[in-house]
Amino acid sequence: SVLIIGAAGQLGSELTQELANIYGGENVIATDINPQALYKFDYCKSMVLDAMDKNAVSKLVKEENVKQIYHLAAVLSATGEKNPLFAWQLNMDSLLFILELAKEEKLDKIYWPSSIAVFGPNTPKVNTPQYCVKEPNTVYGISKQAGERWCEYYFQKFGVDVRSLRYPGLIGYKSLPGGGTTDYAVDIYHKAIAGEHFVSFLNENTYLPMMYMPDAIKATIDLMHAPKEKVKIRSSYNLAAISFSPKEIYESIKQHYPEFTISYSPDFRQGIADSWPDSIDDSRAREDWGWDHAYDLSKMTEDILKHLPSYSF
Ligand code: VAH
Repeated sequence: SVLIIGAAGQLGSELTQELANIYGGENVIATDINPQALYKFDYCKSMVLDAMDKNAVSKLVKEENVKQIYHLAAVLSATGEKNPLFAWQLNMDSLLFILELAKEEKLDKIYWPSSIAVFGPNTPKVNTPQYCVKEPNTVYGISKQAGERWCEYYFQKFGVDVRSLRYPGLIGYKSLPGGGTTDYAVDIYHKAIAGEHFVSFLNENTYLPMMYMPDAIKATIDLMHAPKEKVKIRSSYNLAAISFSPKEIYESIKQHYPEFTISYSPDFRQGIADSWPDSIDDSRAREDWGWDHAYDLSKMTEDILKHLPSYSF
């Protein structure tokens, strides 16, 4: 079976569906700490699971003959700054345990998401390279950078086939805005279709690397299905699609909703966004396993505005 930990999160909500399409719902186990969120997994197995409960995770892996784990549970950047030690514990301890379990149980493959949050204020901001200075100054970024080191370590020392992507801000319409610094770009669509004014918590010209969720799902599946020898980077691959600012995404929506209005009122998340790159060089992902994105800003906006109004959460 394929186990997804943190399946009810922004990425998990959509990745779980794709994994069920590929492996069959009877072979996919969607788990999350929040029992209320499991209703949406009517197409596969689902159960409550706390990523920090080592005995429960270990028991489930053995009982359900789990061969792959997608470990998605984490505290995101903005929320992490409000609970630093909990964010470190959840993001780090749970990953370490999953890597150890994969080694002990000889699991086939592990997936673990990293993020552009591993880059910090003194990282080159434009076309950020795969290898560069990384001094993240958020707990989330620190945990992702440390997590990448552990993934590479378990691959090199113990042969654990763990694979990872440094996601940019992920934008999708199938989950509500979460504790991410990039989640303004999810919320803006909800405000537009509700006919409400949008207050951006980032300044109008704050460029951030972003990606429409279908591209992120495609990249994840492509990476996980790539032949082992093509996955040459075992820390985490840079991954990119589009970069835009609040002003630009607003303009793309205004094409469809001419009355839509925006104002800018930066908060603590501006500091987090300023510590991250404007754009990412993902040429290694494109060279090693054929990555290519499909959605630009206008195509993403068109697709979201087509589906969001009738989407039931
Ligand atoms: C966050 N959406 O904002 C996540 C992501 C690059 C951003 O890691 O924390």
